[in-house]
Amino acid sequence: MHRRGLLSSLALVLLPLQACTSLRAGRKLREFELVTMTGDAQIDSTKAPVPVWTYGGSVPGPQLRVRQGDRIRVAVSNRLSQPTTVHWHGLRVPNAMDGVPHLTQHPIAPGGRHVYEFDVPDAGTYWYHSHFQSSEQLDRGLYGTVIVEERDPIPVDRDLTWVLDDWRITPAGRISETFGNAHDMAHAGRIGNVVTVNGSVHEEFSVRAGERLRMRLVNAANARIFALAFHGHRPLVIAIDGQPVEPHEPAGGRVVIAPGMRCDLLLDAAGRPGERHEVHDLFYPRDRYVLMQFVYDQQAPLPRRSAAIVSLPANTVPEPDLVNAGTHEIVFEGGMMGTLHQALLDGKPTDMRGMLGRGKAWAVNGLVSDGHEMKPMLELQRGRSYRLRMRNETRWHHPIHLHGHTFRVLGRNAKPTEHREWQDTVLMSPGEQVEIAFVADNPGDWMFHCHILEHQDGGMMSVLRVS
Ligand SMILES: [Cu+2]
Repeated sequence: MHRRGLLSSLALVLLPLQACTSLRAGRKLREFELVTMTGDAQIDSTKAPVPVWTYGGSVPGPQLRVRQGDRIRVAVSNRLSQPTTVHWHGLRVPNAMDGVPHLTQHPIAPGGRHVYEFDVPDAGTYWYHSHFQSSEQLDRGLYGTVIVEERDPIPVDRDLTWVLDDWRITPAGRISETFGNAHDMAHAGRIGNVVTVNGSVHEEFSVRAGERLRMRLVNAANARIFALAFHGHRPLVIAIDGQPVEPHEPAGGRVVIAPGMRCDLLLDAAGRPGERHEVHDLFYPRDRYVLMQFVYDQQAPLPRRSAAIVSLPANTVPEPDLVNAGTHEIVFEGGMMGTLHQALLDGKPTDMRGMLGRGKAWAVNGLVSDGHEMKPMLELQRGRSYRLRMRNETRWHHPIHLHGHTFRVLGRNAKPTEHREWQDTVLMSPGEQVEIAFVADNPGDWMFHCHILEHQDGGMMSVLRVS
């Protein structure tokens, strides 16, 4: 694991062309241009730049910052040699804007252009990424963030974003081309050997004593899960997946964030000028490392802010009616060391050997997605509430992502969750049972899949139809 390197700047940072027009009632139309293109990223400042794929020349792509209630219009031009699409992860957009190839739109061909336009109902931390051949396109760098500011933001000294990612870099200093290999697909996914924050290996993060930070963490990795411990600090979780949560210290002092997820922290810089405090990633017991060092500068401490922490205002997500909710059981099976013997692939019972021969290893309710045929696994009535009782019957972690909706996480292993978090991506540990609930209020065919992108490729994907 490379941890060397100083704060390095990306050579090419093209700001998105941005325009703003007033709509009715103070709402604004925010216009952006995103261009997919190849580029070079200075991932490690001590090494040569790495060829990557980007939005606008940088990894991450430009941060799109809008205000809650605005309307967003993003024109995407594709200058890559592959088709692409853009998915607006966590934003409750109309189905046609969801960016899933063949399900909600035609892929944007090389040289092509596509305009996405939708209202932004919820404040919070979101991200955009390719949904075409995701395991390769995200890994090469096709992602960026969308920050939707509250109408009345909470007062902080700095509002910053850390996009976490990892890369599999060869000894020759290039991205390993081992995309889609069977080992990654059937095990923990493509876990890289270089971890970056905002596209480069950082060793130091400069802070001033006494300042209050809002840290927006985004996990853009294909497969790596993070469990961050901020030594010398007591961060509070104030939002998960963009959605406000009752401010609380993370369980066990670790901020666990799986691929696709976001976490907003409120962190008071409690150290003294000149001190250093490490941020450790403890998720994989045999691969612990220092992600970052908080380095306190020599400035006099800022006056302490009030200890009273204000919760973020609630978003507009409808509350599910648990009494009258429909209930579905969903079982995830497969992977190495599992108990899945056969599942339906192309409508035919197929054993694990046959599945592996087709690049598949996972099933959702006994069905293996071939990635093309996307018939709905469940048909949900528009406006009705649903509980999904999900069981992870595999030996692996899976962050399960539902498009177009935000759900409450009601329980884990039959115990109610403490915060009934709103999420769009929920991490299930091996053997874990998780119950979620939501109002199926957004019509269309929605992807429901594991956000470990190699698992998604390997069949852990399905479609929920709301009509
Ligand atoms: Cu998975």
